[in-house]
Amino acid sequence: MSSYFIDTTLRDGQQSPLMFDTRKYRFSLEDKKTLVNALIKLGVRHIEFFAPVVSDVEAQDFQELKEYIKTLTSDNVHLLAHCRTHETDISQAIEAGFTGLNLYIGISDRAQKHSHGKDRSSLIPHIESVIKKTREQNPNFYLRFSTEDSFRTPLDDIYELYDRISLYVDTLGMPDTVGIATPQMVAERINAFKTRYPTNKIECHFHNDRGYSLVNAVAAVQAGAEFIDTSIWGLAERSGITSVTGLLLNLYYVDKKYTEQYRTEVCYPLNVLMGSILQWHVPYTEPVSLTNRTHTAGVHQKAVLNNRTVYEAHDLSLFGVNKNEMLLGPLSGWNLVYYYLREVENYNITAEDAKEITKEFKAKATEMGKDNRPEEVLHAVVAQHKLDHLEQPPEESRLRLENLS
Ligand code: HCA
Repeated sequence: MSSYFIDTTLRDGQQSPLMFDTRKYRFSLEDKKTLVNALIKLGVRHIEFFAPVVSDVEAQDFQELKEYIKTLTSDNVHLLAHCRTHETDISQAIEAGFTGLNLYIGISDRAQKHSHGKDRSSLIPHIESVIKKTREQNPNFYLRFSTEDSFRTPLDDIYELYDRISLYVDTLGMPDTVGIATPQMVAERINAFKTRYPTNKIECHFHNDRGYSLVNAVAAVQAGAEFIDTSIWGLAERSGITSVTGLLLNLYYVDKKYTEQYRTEVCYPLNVLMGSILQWHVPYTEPVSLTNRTHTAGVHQKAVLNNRTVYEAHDLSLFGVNKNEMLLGPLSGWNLVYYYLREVENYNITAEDAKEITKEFKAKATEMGKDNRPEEVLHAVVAQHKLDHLEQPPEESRLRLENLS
């Protein structure tokens, strides 16, 4: 059984602090179209949006996107509204043309005291009655319900509620709202839910406060969760959630069957697309990134020049990364200097010259910085050596693919 990604870049992604750091604040309609187009190309068929109540502009954008998505694929794309368990929010979302509702509310003590202010005795019957009514009025509509902060909510409290609503919803959610779950907790909870609610599907949403959002998502898929919430770069509140491309890469290595419905080669272009929208580098923590094809230490550079698999375990070209980088700097050794001067700059240089130049170059390590890049330092050293250029560049340099600049 495969799991589906519910991409929430346009909902939780817009809640990311990076929207503020980059002074973007929100994606424009054009940004959203570009992102949705790329997600559809990747193979995503479940997309979460804000419920219309969140703002007029989000509600209007959804109307445009709903029509736009029809032009991208004839497949059934599930358009899910992230919606409070409130009757008016629900009826507005259904009227707006969503195909499903991702309903939520917290039932923990903290949520009762400090969030919505309702206590358990009134909250549980309220949720049950709203969901039951929604189901009765919309018998075929996709409904999901999640208790926020479910990993800090005692399991018995969740059971008390889910026992009352499981018949009315398709999917029961298990969000790790504050990022406290571990893979073992995830597997235990999914097993428990699967035993108790055998006809419901399970959706997981993992925040990355401990850096576990990716590993928890892998554990959830392995334990049989049907839906995992993801976003591009893992953008979401605080340090985010599971990155869609990071999860694809990891699932590919767990078992290719999990990734069959996705076009993995779209991963890197998708990450770069977000970079161009936010005007920000693809985060260096992204598994599918050029950073994971960049080498800086002399020992690494030498080995990679001989055979890249020494320091590159995964074939990222399957995920759209089709170049790698060697960064010239104070840690580079003579192998890279030799390679760079001979094959990029086409100097007529021997290995012995390269060793001497490297010694002088490394002695100037403290001079390298923003205003004096390593290439400039190296050129100054080379200038002292009065080297000729090769008349005919070596064959290898004409075939070279690496980006050495
Ligand atoms: C939020 C909280 C949420 C909801 C997840 C869900 C969370 O931003 O409103 O609906 O499954 O992490 O609990 O993102």
